[in-house]
Amino acid sequence: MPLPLDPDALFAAAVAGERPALARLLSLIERGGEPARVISRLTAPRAGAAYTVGITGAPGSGKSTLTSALVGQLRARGDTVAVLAIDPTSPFTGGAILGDRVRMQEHATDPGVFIRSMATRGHLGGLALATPEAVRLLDAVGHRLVLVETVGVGQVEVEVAGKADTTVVVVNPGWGDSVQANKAGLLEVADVFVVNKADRDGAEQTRADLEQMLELSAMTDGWRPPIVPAVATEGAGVAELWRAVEAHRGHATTSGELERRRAFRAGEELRELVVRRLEQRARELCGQERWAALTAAVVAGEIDPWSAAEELIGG
Ligand SMILES: Nc1nc2c(ncn2[C@@H]2O[C@H](COP(=O)(O)OP(=O)(O)OP(=O)(O)O)[C@@H](O)[C@H]2O)c(=O)[nH]1
Ligand SMILES: [Mg+2]
Repeated sequence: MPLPLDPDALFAAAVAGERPALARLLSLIERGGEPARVISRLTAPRAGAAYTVGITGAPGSGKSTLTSALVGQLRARGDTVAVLAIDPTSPFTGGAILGDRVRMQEHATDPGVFIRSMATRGHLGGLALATPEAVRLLDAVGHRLVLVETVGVGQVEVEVAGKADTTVVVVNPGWGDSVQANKAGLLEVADVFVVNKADRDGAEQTRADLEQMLELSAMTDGWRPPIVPAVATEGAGVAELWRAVEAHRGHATTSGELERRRAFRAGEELRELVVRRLEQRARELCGQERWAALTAAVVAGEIDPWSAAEELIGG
């Protein structure tokens, strides 16, 4: 049967379990625009039952290997799972080639696993808006567990990762001494730490460094992020990691933190959309040429940016 083209029919097919339809919907979300909006209208009323786990960390820290090992473990106990790997070929993270497809290959033919890499090049609002839309879609078609892998380099990526129900931050030995721009950001979003590549020197020191950093940071929700050592390539620490994720899930659920988080997330998504729409509207109202002329004037130092903004939208 050929794939339907309109989002409504595609969505119905995806709900019925047709993977090509689901993949096609994700492509539409990737691309953004009107179809993505239609999809959002379809998914919102049906979403809300999925639990999301974000997995983030520096490039090459072992996120995909860990994710694949987690998937293996979940499958062994009969759970189904969806994995969304946010593709670092997007302009937000640079141009690295992703090894995910290779790394997750072993699950590629398993009907209980849905894996998809996603780039967000065309999407107005990029990663920050496309990711929740994609997660909502997976949720709406019946996935109950969604793992989201993002590279924790840029601020947006870390924010996106931090918006999961449980966020796992992957570090490697030596993290404590490495100069890394987003250390504070990662520390802030982590619910669980993994010291992966614990087969290398310095794992214990990194754990101690992390403990110390956590000591200094405020515990806002009564949860102290556990630190799990792992060797993802050998599957070591993977069971402990999942136990830590479940412990956090339990805590977040009973303490009300999960509900607060989801409410905050919804508010942020709405705010983000409003800001984007307003900017778009402002550009339309001001006109491309006036906008360009005033930009040039600011560049030339003929006018200060505050006055230019006032001239554009009226003070
Ligand atoms: N020695 C060692 N190597 C590991 C371990 N885990 C992963 N690796 C290796 O590290 C490399 C990167 O692993 P990935 O799982 O692709 O890392 P990633 O964080 O997903 O990378 P990006 O998505 O490109 O940011 C691969 O060559 C893995 O085999 C580990 O525990 N020990
Ligand atoms: Mg990866």
